[in-house]
Amino acid sequence: MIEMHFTPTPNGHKVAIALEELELPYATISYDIFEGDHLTPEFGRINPNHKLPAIVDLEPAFGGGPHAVFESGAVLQYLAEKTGRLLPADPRGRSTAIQWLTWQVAGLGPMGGQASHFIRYAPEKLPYAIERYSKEVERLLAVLERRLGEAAYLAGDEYSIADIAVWPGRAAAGLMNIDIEKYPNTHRWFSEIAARPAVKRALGGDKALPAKYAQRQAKLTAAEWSNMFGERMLGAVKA
Ligand SMILES: N[C@@H](CCC(=O)N[C@@H](CS)C(=O)NCC(=O)O)C(=O)O
Repeated sequence: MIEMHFTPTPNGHKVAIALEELELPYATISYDIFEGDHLTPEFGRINPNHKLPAIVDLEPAFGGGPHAVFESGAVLQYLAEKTGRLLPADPRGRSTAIQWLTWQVAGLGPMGGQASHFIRYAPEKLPYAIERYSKEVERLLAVLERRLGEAAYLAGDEYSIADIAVWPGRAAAGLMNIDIEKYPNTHRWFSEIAARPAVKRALGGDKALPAKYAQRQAKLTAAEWSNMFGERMLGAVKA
């Protein structure tokens, strides 16, 4: 059994998709990040970085009691290695998958996150910041589009954790007014993955993106701001 510590954002959906694809038994523990559910000392023992998602494998194959994993890329890699699935078996394909996974967690994810922050949450509109991060997202999308023009999936012929890391960004693209149809290879790949039953299960029901997480111009209360970007967020790691 795996505990999935989850909030319904693209990073959370990566882990939900992987668990559904792998048909691993899991229990969802939901966090409302606006309410600061992730800032508790208990959650800090699972993820010292106090961000979601994270998992706890209650019975890891290597024994020794429950094992916690944080950082979505590390979680995806852990689950793939635990099951021997969703990562190509040949070393070249595996290396390619890890490269695209890392590209997402170190590039597309943080750049998209910053673009979204300055567009959606910044109390004053800062054209330089919006332009800087939006341009970088546009550049990364061009890289994705080219890759998906040469291969069916990011690692080559096989659907892998690299695709699972990148795919949930579709929700963020919508929020940033990016029209994915302008990227035909990416659009083909997005649509194909969206049709997978495991993906539908992972994004449905109580795991769907709530309206609060999808506001184009978010209006946070002072407490919500503090939980996500201010003193309470800082306090959790300094405590
Ligand atoms: N690099 C991390 C990013 C995690 C992250 O930023 N999670 C967001 C939700 S998508 C979060 O927990 N936000 C709450 C906060 O920043 O206070 C990962 O890939 O897991």
